[in-house]
Amino acid sequence: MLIPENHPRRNSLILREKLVEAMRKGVIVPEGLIAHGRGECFDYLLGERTQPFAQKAIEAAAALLLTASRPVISVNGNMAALVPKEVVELSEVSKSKIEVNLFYRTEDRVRAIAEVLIQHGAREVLGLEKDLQTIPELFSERRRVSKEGIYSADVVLLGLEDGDRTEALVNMGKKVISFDLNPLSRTSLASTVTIVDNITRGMPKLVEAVRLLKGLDVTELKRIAESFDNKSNLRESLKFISERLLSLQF
Ligand code: PTJ
Repeated sequence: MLIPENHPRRNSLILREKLVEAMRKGVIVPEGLIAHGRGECFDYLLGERTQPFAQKAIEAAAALLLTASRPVISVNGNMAALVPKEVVELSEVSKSKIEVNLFYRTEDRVRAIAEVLIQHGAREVLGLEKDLQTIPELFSERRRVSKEGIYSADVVLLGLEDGDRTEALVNMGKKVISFDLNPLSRTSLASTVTIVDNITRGMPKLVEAVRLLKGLDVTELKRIAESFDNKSNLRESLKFISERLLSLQF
């Protein structure tokens, strides 16, 4: 579809086209379009900008990735459609592994997503192995994870996730960094660091933050990661939305 250059919602329409195209290629599922729509609604409320509380979470996430021993980026269909380049960049700057992990898992989809990531420069993509491990207490297809990846990770970064798996990963003792536009979701509440921002804006900023913080010593990085209070940051995002709605002038 031709989207006029001056259309006021051009960016949003382009993202939708990207997702529909990814669905046609078997990368995302129709449910992924619905999940995106829920995200768009929260993005409206947030003013479609990376707000200061999100920037603070991005810095904490960068510090957490840089101090992790076995960081892993967990990729689903929506992430592969929206930010494949940034996933690969982040894995390189933060020395994180990449693993495909899907709620609506089929072997064809895992392969299609791995292919997208490889086309964007990924050297290794986990999640395709025959001998996957199982996350205890999880019943969805997301329970199947790589032994070398999510199963043995200490820090897992994910986006557009369902709450069950985030809670299960935290119960396994892992630290979780999530991108979620909905500050009230179970993923947002359970994560160690929730970045309440659109993943398309937040991922490039996270790559940049890792590059900037790389020069700091470990003590300083640990201080940044440990001083971050996720619940208080989520409260800031809700306060921002409430105040913004009350002050809007038409
Ligand atoms: O690819 P699969 O098979 O693993 O399936 C992926 C989906 C997204 C379908 C699955 O994980 C799902 O159903 O997710 P939920 O439970 O709908 O959660 C998605 C969350 O991501 C919601 O809280 C949305 O508000 C949020 N969200 C949607 N779009 C974005 C977003 N957060 C950040 N950036 C976005 N662009």
